Amino acid sequence: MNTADKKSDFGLIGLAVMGQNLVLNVESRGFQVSVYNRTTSVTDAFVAKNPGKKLVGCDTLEAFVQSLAKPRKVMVMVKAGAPVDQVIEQLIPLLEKDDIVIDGGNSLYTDTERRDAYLSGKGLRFIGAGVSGGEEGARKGPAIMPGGPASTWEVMKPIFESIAAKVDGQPCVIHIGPGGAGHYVKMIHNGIEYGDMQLICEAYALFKAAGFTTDEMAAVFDQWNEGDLQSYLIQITGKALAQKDPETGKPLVDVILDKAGQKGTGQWTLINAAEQAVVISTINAAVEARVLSSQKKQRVAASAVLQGPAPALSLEKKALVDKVHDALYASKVISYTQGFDLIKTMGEKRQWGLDLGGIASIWRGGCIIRARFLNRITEAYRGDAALANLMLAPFFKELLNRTQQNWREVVALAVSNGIPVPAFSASLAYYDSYRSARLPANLLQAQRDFFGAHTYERVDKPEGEFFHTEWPEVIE
Ligand code: NBP
Repeated sequence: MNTADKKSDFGLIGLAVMGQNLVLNVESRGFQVSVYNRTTSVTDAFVAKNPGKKLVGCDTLEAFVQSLAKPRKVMVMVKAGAPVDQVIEQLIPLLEKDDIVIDGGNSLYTDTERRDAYLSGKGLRFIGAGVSGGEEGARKGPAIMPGGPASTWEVMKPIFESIAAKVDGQPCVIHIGPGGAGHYVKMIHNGIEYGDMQLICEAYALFKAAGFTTDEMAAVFDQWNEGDLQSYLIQITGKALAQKDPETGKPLVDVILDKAGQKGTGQWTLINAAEQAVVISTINAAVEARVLSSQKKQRVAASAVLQGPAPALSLEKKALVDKVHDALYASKVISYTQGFDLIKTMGEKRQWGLDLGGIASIWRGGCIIRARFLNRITEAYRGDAALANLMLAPFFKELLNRTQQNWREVVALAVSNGIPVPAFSASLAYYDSYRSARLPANLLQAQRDFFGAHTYERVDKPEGEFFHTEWPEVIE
């Protein structure tokens, strides 16, 4: 079509996998889109590959900016980090007051806050939007987590709502909050994704140790995907397990090297949790499991010298499947409990005014952690917006009370057979710690007072009164 005379509704910079698919998604909703990529041959090839579409390919940033209707809406979809700053610097002299720059990459939320302040100082508007769902989500409908001023969100809302995934007719996008709130929530989303993936892998490890074939395991995950564990990650796990390697004819997972990669959003989540003093032990275990998995050479060497039991899981297969189901479900609840605790803590500290139920609801579609049970999280926060801990919501309390015995049996079985289940066991330890009216921290306080005169409170005196003991001298 001839797009020469009409200014575009939207512009996108960065035509790698996410950018290309987002452009096709936006265009398919009736918008004309201008595109620019640093390597201009990529732009030319993309436009040539999509004839008849309302696309304007631009070889220079100047032409790109000039092709956009005002206020200009420019989405930057380049590699996170320094490239985003470089693109912003190039854009600033070309843009005009009130134009909008949207960073749709996986930027660290503190970078987003810095860019937000910088651009608003230049009279430009900025949205930091987390986009989840990978290539397919970008093309068919991602979950979008935009942060920035509410007035800027209102301008972007029609485009974002039209391209987002839909669940029950609702678009999987809400205005998350000001500044870096959107990228922050996307970061925690990724941390939760790490947790979900590791928990699934631990279930797989148990089935493997019990002698299940990969086809048997695939059938279990397919069946779980019909029930209360229904989720994208369970679904793709079933499909991944069923996949055969064309070269060897073996199950593909059996020929994939057991070294996990990571791009950093899980580690960012851990750093933030440590800064906020929020326990996210399930996500922590998941990140650390990837780290240990990557030390393949060391593990192979250690396997020859450090002893453990030879796994002998005598449980009947159906019974094992049921118990592991409960361990996975309960641990998943803990992972989300911790992730939402962190979001809630940061949201309150930054006064972002986060809608926790709304955040759970936009994760139901488009994104990698989309799952049936997110409805239950929305219900929990809609029922009590000030809920101290997700485990205490009626649905989750009942679920954990019902599953905890099987969960314990699975962790005990794994431990006694030498099968590492760091995320299952960290989740259970969190559950047991949180439900303990009395922990051994009384002894810890005694130790602190002993060596450092840090004082302690007493069970028989009002809270806030501090005591110190003159402890006996230690003779070494
Ligand atoms: P990449 O993260 O691989 O980035 C490649 C793009 O960045 C190319 O268009 C490249 O242009 C451009 N670029 C680079 Br690298 N340095 C640049 C610079 N200095 N100036 C201008 N452009 C530059 O692309 P992606 O995988 O599509 O991801 C885009 C963003 O979305 C990232 O932040 C990513 O973390 C996030 N994300 C990705 C996924 C996913 O599944 N891939 C999912 C969700 C979010 P060139 O062609 O000239 O090299």
